[in-house]
Amino acid sequence: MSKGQEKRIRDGYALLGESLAERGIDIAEARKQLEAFEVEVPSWVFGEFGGGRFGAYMPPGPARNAQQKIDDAAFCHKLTGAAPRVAIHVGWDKPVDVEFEKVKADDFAGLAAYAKQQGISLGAVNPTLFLKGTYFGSLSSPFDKVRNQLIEHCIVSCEIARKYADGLVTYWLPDGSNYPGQRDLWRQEKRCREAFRKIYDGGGKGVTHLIEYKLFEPGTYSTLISDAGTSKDIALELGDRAGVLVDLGHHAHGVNVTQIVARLIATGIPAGFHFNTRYAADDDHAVEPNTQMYGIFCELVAGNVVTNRSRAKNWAYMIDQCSSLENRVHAILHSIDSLQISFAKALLLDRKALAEAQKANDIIGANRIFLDAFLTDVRPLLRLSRIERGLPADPVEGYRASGYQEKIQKERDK
Ligand code: PSV
Ligand code: MN
Repeated sequence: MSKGQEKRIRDGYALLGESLAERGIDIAEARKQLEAFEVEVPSWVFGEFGGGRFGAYMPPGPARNAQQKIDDAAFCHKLTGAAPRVAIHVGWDKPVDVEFEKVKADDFAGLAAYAKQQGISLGAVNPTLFLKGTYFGSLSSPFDKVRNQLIEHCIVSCEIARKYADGLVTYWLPDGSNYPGQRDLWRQEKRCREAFRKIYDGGGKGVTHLIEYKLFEPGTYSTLISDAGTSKDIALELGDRAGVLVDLGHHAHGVNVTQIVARLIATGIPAGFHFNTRYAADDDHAVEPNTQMYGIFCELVAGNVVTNRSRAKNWAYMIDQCSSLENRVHAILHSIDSLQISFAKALLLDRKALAEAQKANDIIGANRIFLDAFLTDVRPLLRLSRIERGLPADPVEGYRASGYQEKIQKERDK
């Protein structure tokens, strides 16, 4: 970085600090919080999958095995200092080449050690409930053999989480139906709840279980775990180590996810996020720093569930995106940057002024105070914080300049 560029960053930071001080906001405190923010990246974004209807197209340089996914995740952490864990999908991530029902927890010992060598660790463990044999449902399958195999797969995932990762297991079930009459709906519910009970009891005490919901896919007529209320209902029945996983792409158009976040915080249930941007259905695009993202972070900050000193009180933060056309590492770095921008903006919200406007029922005034922080350019804060920690001021630009993409293309796209 040139001297001129560095000076502009320092000047920008000083100016921002001055204007924040006028609002009684301490930029140094915001910076401390910002630097404590961590988010997990998904192993699967780096792997081999194509553009679906665009034939076999894959952005160049996909990871061809579990180790290469770790390499990519570790490089994202190296450039941002904010992604020290990688979420894994058991059965998709195959440190040992066996079918999912044959996976053993200790198969992941080597991968966990490899991750450590690369400076990161394994994060959320996702049993893969949408592989072979699950066309008729996973944990609610009417077939005892399939259901029992998957329960066992989840219990193994819990063991991986306890021994080799962070003690967190997250579940997404593809259970639903395409036509009325196709499924016995209440029996399906009952089987699913009984399966979760076996997993919760069999998975061991050191595990937190987050249940993801999704309005649609693959079932077009009915979906077993379709909304936050259903996830919460199952979690409450299980016990205090179970909670809700919110994936931004899993809602109907127009659903106010910020409200869902506020509701979950108010109940104090364990919870977590799969961050992405949803334009249409579950398109899993990279995160953008839009008003929704900012509003969500305002709630997370108010609820003290992000960078809380007591780690157990924090929600679990993960990115879930599948960049089938764009460069995957660019997309993940863009997401991390967007999350940091959204978090920084939420930290700069003048909460005192906002509370006064709310009390006075000053509707537009409150909205303008809310937007004032959103409209503040926080990039000088982010950039200074990064360069002073030896990180590139802009992670995507840092990646472009690093030569990593050329290296992986040469090694992997033979
Ligand atoms: C399902 O659409 C989902 O959001 C779940 O989180 C899966 O684990 C992930 O995508 C990967 O398919
Ligand atoms: Mn998800």
